[in-house]
Parts: sequence; C-alpha cells; structure tokens
Amino acid sequence: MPTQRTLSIIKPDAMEKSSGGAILARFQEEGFLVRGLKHIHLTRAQAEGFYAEHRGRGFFDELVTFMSRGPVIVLCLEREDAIAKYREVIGATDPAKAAPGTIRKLYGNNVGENAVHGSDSEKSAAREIAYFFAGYEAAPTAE
Ligand code: 3AN
Repeated sequence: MPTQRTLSIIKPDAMEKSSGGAILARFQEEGFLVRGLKHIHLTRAQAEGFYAEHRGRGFFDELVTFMSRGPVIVLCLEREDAIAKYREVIGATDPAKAAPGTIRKLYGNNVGENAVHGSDSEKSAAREIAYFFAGYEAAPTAE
C-alpha cells in the first residue's frame, strides 16, 4: 500500500468538549504522522468553499453554520493507506451507526455534528489539503 495524505478536521462539536487533544493523540497512536496543523475559526464563506460539492443538499446550510460556529483543528495526516485507514478509525458518518471505539462513536453528537471530517478519495484529499495548506506549510515526506 502506498503512503498517502488525508485532510482531517476536528470539528467545532469536538473542540467544544475539549476533545481535540485526545482525538489528535488517537490519530498518532494509529500511525498517522502530522505533516500540517492549524487551529482556525472558519468564516461562513470558507466553510461554504470547503463543502462546495454539497451545495444544494438539504443539510448544506446547517453544515456550514455548524462548521463556522467555533474553532477547528485542521490536519494534514500521512501514513500507509491513509485515506481508507483514517475512515476506518473515524467510523460511519452517523455516530449512531459507527462501530464501537471509532472516533465518531466516541465523540460525535449526531449525523451533522460528527466530530471529525476525513477525505473520501485521493482526489478529494489533494483538493482539501491545498484548500488549507500552501505548499510550504505542509512538511514534505521524510526520506
Ligand atoms: P463523510 O464526512 O462521512 O464523508 P458526507 O461527505 O456524506 O460524509 O457528508 C459531509 C458532511 O455533511 C458530514 N460529515 C456531515 O457533517 C454532514 N452531513 C451529511 N449528511 C448529513 C445529514 N443528513 N444531516 C446533516 N448533516 C449531514
């Protein structure tokens, strides 16, 4: 399996519960290397840009309101098979349906407030990492 990068966001609901540090530690325990990290409060326009592919869906307004209501931690994470492995660690979109021990099961409130975001493909990961990190801000892969 190749080394990949994925874009992670620790969302406002998890940050409000002061769970950001525990979630970051879990990613590191699962073998993810942190190549970029930012603590930011998204504007509504920035959240809309990030979730542009969901514009027009019934939950879009709720989603961008939620994502811009408080600070988040944005991470560029790297490991072997990062995209699939990360989605395994976070669990299903709806915390009620997520497997025991997954991050969304442990920290999510509901399908809208589900603690973390993760890229769903290599194409999405490339777009999402570039959305938050300029080339010089995400550390290069160590030799
Ligand atoms: P995932 O984040 O698991 O890839 P997507 O891409 O289907 O899930 O949805 C993107 C985000 O939109 C979710 N993380 C969640 O916050 C929100 N979302 C998805 N479905 C709903 C829904 N039915 N109601 C409210 N928010 C939703």
